[in-house]
Amino acid sequence: MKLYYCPWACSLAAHIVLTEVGEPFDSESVDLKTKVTASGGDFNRVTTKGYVPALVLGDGEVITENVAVLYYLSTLYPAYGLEDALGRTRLLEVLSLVATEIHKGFKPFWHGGTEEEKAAASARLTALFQQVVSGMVSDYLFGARPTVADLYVFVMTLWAARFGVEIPERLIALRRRIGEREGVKTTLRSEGMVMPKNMREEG
Ligand SMILES: N[C@@H](CCC(=O)N[C@@H](CS)C(=O)NCC(=O)O)C(=O)O
Repeated sequence: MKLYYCPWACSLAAHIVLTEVGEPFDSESVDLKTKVTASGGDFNRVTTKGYVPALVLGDGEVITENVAVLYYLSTLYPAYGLEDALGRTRLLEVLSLVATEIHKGFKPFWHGGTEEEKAAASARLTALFQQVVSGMVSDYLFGARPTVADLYVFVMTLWAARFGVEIPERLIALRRRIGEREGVKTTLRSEGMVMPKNMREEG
């Protein structure tokens, strides 16, 4: 399996799962502006969509779209998923909320929005993060261990710290808890990510 990723991108969630699971996998970063991979390859030949994550399976199948990539990993590695039809549906429910509302809600911050657009986005994002918390069962979204949905939320909370978007206390705690996992630290290091100062100050 090979994961194409970019530091700070939503591909980080899948990268964490693959790192934590500990089975051999390949990874390569992509310059999202030029679509050139770290080894000089043309990323558009991996996927004409031109965005990460892209997960290439052993038989050459390519999975794109973070929801699909993460869902696939949760079926492969059940420790990151939920059992039974309702559980899997709940997982997809959160993954979809994050992908279509929260992830996209950060657009003004990543793509040069005006201050007004950023302020409106920030307020909406805080309300959406509150929605995530309202369904939270325990320390993690669905109980005592993080699923792929928690990891996607984790990435969004890193973006929130980076751009100064307020998030509920329970998600600050979730971010801290997930950030303390060895596999997560290893992944962040491997992507060369440095945490925003305001987050480091939270301890
Ligand atoms: N619909 C895609 C969007 C993924 C996406 O927006 N990826 C960003 C990084 S977080 C990216 O690669 N952007 C570069 C581009 O769109 O050209 C998904 O949900 O996976």
